[in-house]
Amino acid sequence: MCENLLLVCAVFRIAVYTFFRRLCGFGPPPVKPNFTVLCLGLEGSGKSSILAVLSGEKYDDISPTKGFSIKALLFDDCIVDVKELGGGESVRPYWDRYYGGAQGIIFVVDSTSSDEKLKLASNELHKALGDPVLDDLPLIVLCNYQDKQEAKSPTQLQEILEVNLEDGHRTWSIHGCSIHDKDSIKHSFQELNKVLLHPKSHSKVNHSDNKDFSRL
Ligand SMILES: Nc1nc2c(ncn2[C@@H]2O[C@H](COP(=O)(O)OP(=O)(O)OP(=O)(O)O)[C@@H](O)[C@H]2O)c(=O)[nH]1
Ligand SMILES: [Mg+2]
Repeated sequence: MCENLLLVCAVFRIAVYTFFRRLCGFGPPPVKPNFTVLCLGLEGSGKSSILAVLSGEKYDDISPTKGFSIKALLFDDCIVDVKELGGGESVRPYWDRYYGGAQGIIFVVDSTSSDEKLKLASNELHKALGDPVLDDLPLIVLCNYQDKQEAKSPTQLQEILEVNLEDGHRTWSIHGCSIHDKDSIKHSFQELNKVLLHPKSHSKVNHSDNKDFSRL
């Protein structure tokens, strides 16, 4: 009997609290849109490090990703669950098993790689883009390791990776970044977020207000 009374009092207190919050204009916080994005790239290209930098974690002792890992990144305007797929030779053949549910693609390249490694990166990128599950999903290519003198520029890498501008059906952009420059990483992710949040304004027609973006 006494327990029931306590329960009724607790429910009453919650109801009064909720009523006054609403009355004062303090509704529940708005729910942010949530997206799922794939993060691909060869081993050592810096995927885990980039995600650690963005989420404010330590990045000086990161092990190669075995299989895959998921990290939720909180931005001002949305939450992005990034699914990183390990880039090692033994993991890459299984990438496509994890494509389901993706709404965008991040492809990370080590800009200091040898020609041979860049060719491999290009093959893996185009194999992924050719998968019907990833058809038309927005893409950002991150040219990482830009802190290194020998790094190739995004313009050079665009050509080497054969990111073709002409036969456009996908919104994409290419950016230079480094784990020692958080702003460069954040800026690139925000470009992707813009497309995820406003897919219509980034529809298949080229638009002049976003010169960064092209079509692939
Ligand atoms: N100098 C420099 N080092 C970097 C950069 N990005 C990553 N690294 C280093 O490269 C190493 C490998 O980085 P990871 O983040 O593990 O690479 P990954 O792409 O996640 O590799 P896998 O999980 O094996 O596919 C780490 O020791 C990082 O500190 C960068 O922009 N500049
Ligand atoms: Mg990793």
